[in-house]
Amino acid sequence: MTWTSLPKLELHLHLEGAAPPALIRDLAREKHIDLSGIFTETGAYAFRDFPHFLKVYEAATSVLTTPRDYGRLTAAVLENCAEHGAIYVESFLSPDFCGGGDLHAWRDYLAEIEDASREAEKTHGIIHRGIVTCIRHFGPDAAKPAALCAAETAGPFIRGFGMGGNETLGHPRDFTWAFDCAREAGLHLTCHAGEWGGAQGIRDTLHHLAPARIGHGVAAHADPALIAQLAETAIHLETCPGSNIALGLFPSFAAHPLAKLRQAGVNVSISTDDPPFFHTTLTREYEETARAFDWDEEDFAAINRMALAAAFCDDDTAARVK
Ligand code: ES4
Ligand code: ZN
Repeated sequence: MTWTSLPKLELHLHLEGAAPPALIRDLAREKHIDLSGIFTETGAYAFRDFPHFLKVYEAATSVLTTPRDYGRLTAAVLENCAEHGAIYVESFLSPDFCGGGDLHAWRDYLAEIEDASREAEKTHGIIHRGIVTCIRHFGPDAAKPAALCAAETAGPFIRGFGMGGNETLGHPRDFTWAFDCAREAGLHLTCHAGEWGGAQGIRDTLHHLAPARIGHGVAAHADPALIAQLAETAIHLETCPGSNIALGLFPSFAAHPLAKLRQAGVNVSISTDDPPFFHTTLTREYEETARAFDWDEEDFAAINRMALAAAFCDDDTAARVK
C-alpha cells in the first residue's frame, strides 16, 4: 500500500477551488485578464485570511466564463483526484459562477461538466456527482435562483444542494426557502457550518435547514452536548483538516478534533475543500491524519465506509464504489 494509491472518497470539494493554478493562468492569458495580483512569485494562490481567500477565489473564478472552460476545469480536477486515489468525488457547483443563476445558461455549463465527468469515469474509473451550492455572502435573493437551478436539474448527476461562503454573514433562517425548494425536489442537503460560526452556527443550521451533512462542523469539538446530538442523530461531518490548518483554525493535524469527534461516535469523512489554495491533496490529508492519530488502513476503511454511507449518489452507484 502507498498513501497515494489507497482508495479515497471526497465529499467536500469546491470545483473552482480545485482549479490548478496553471489552468487559471492559461485562461487568464487566453482572455487577456490580469490576475497577477492573486499569485505568489512561485505561482501559488496568495491570500491573507478567510475573507481574502474568498476574494482571491472569486478573482480566479472570473476567468471561467464559458461552459467549455468548466469542461476543461472538470477534466483537470478529476484527473488530479484520480491521481491521488479518489474513487468517488462529490463537488460543489455554483450557478452563481455558471451563468449567474440563469437556468438555460446553467444547463449549458452542466452539460459540459457532465460530459467531462463521463469521460473521466471512462479514463480513470472515477465517479463524480454534483452538489449545487449557493453562496451565503451573496445573500438569500441569490440563493433562490441557485436552488431553482438545482431543483430543475436534480437527477442521476446532480444529487444535492448546499451552501458555502462566509459563515459569519447572514443567518441560516434566511435560506429556508432555498433549502426547502431543494428538499422538495428530492435533493440531499449539506451546509457549511461550524468552521467560523462556532457551535451555535451548527445548531442554527440544523434547526433551520435540517441538512443530513455539515461541511466542516469542527466547532462542535468544544460542546459535549452538541457532539452527543450529532452522534445520536447520525449527522455526517465533512471534515477538511488541511483547510482548517491552512486558515489558522488549528495549529496542526495533531491538534485537529477529527479523531476526538470520531471517538465520540460522530460520523466523519476527510476531504480537501480547495486543495491548491490550501497546499493539500487527498494523499496528504490521509497521510498526515495517519501520522497524527496513529491511524492505519483499517481506520481509513472505516472512514471510507462512513463517507460512502453519507454519499448522495443512488444505491446502484454506491454499489459500484470500490
Ligand atoms: C467556500 Cl463559496 C466557497 N468556495 C470555496 N471554498 C469555500 N469555503 C467556504 N466557502
Ligand atoms: Zn468548503
